[in-house]
Amino acid sequence: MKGKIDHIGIAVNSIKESIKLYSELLGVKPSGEEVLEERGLKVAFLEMGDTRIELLEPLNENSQVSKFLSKKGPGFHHMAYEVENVEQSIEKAKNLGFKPLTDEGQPGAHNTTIVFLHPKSANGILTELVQHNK
Ligand code: CMX
Repeated sequence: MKGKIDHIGIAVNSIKESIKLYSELLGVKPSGEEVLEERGLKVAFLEMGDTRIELLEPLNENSQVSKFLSKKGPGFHHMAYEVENVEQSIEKAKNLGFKPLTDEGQPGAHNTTIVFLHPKSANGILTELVQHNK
């Protein structure tokens, strides 16, 4: 679907601690945790109406999220939008002057192909484009 927000990423020190806001206060249970070893990350998704929240906890100090947490502390990390074809979106983004962080789509959580656009090129927000693979 065009223009759909796929998820909102929030950096946290501990998924176990931060998930209380959703599970205990709001009554929303996580729909699954996934460890992404190659990115040094543990993630948990929460279904909030049509939008999902992704909690990001670093597994080690080399993770990009570790650097983010040490500079800014826990908080809003990225916006992710669904696209139909990530490779086409990368070309289009480059032509429009955005800065994709990779030249090709990368494997994302839950059978997706993703690319990030540098926040300095995208309204100050780290922007993820997500293609759901069939
Ligand atoms: N949102 C907004 N701005 C951000 C940001 C973010 N998430 N992360 C960094 N920045 C800003 C910094 O504030 C800094 O701005 P100033 O120069 O004005 O201080 C600038 O970008 C550079 O920041 P940095 O800490 O020096 O970080 P790097 O340049 O080393 O890396 C980035 C920044 C975006 C290229 C890197 O974080 C990256 O590659 N991110 C994409 C991958 C990622 O974050 N993966 C983790 C979780 C996502 C997932 O896999 O689901």
